[in-house]
Amino acid sequence: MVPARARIVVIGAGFSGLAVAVRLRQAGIRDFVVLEQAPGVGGAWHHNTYPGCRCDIPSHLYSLSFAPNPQWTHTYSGQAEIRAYLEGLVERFGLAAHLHTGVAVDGAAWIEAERCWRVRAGGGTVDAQVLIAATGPLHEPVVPAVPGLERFAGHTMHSARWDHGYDLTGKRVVSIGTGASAIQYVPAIQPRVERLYVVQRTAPWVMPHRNRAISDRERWLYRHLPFAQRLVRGAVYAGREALVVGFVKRPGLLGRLEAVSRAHMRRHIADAGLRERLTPDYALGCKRLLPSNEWYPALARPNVEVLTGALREVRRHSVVDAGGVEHPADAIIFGTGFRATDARFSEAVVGRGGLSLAAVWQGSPTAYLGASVPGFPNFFKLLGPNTGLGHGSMVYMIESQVEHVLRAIRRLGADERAVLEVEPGAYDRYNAEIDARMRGTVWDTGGCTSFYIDANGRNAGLWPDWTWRFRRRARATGAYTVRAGPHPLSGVGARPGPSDRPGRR
Ligand code: N01
Repeated sequence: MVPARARIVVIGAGFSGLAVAVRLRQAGIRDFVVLEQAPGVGGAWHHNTYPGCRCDIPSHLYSLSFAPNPQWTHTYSGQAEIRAYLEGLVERFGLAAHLHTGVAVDGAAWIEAERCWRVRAGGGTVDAQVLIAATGPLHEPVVPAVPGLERFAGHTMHSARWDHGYDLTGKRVVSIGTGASAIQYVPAIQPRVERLYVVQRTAPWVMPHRNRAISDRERWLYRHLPFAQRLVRGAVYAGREALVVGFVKRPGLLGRLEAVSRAHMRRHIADAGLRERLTPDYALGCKRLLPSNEWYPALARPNVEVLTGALREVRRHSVVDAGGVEHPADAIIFGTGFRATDARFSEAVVGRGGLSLAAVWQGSPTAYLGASVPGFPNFFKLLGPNTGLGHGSMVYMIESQVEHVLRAIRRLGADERAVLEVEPGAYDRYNAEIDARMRGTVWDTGGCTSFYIDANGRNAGLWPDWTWRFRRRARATGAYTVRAGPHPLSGVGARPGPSDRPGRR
């Protein structure tokens, strides 16, 4: 039963929602609820169950620093293992009492008169002083409007909503997209299907993958000497962070990695014509760099055909490629990504003055530290605008933001009517700085489009700097002003409190 009131409402029980829940409890805060629309926790790792789903960031880094897992079986873990890790956090940190699964949030509005968020969820409402949207940047699947799709008589599914009840064995399958998801499921389904058409609009840069099993001896070491795992985590972090030099500071250096990728392709693709079609026409790093040892070998199999360009049309039992050739199809799989910068959720969060996030953003999501927006008091978004990474672990960004949010919440003190809001000036300066830093990066100069770019052409997805700089900035909360709640005896007006002093942290 969802309570009618909680001090803090967290929306979403994926990586970020669980992380903030753990840290809230560790900070001694008990009056909070986590609302999750899915029947279980895990977020992206709950929903993405496609064959071959595996994290492309090493697990020692792609896990919470305060909840290490010495039991990872592979350096890059599979989906089931990551999901089990996240599910394990519930018991490990006593989150069950806070967690409400199967509860969809329809929207939330700031009620100025009552100084609270009214969250519409599960058919009722919850009032909260603080609202934390841990809704993830990649949770709304995109199915492109391919002409004629509604006529298709075969089976369709999106990679993030895999239909395990549909047997692909012996089927003629069209897979659309060549991003991080498709590159994992295409090799996994290729041996089973009769024919596989891979629709490639833009070729990805693909690197050799260094995944390997973690030995029993290593796991023993991590169990008995946690410091050893922290050391590995640090080394992985430093290795990933080194990519910032090429992505952000000196894109010219990325040519060396392009050579590695080309050699990787040559090793597996003998056909020069196919190699040419698979060679990207933009700078490496501009789109997400993809690791796979199976992608090219799968594309070279005789039952696979790469169709370049977007589909022209879908018919009842076939698809028509960009060149006008028709291919019979029993199923279409959409590896076509997510609404990363135009999530519908932003329409459902309404701040002071009745404006939604979407209305304020006008197609260009911006936030202070990816978390807070003027006009949205006591509201924090986790993994909001410009917190994405082209190179590292999102979990690092989550933890940085979570600590920031905890510090900000502490400034509210015990006053349940206190209101905290980011100063418009700090927010504007922060985003101007992001835009300036973005200039000259590989995402700006690399000659590609990607889901990081919003409807107005702004890169709203990525953090364009070292991640430790993000963390360092996130330690400060001086960009917020705090209004104390009305005096209990006066019943009206705001009482100036000590936290009103500017610059107080
Ligand atoms: O989605 P994407 P994804 N006709 O948006 C193509 C994370 N992730 O699900 O490049 C034809 O990257 C589109 O083509 P183009 C990770 O952050 C992480 O693969 O736009 N094609 C592209 O090829 C990742 O970045 C892991 O020209 C169409 C593809 O669909 C993010 O999720 C694993 C099309 C979409 O690629 C999203 O990855 C998997 C059309 N009409 C995913 N419309 C980890 O391991 C779109 N495309 C952590």
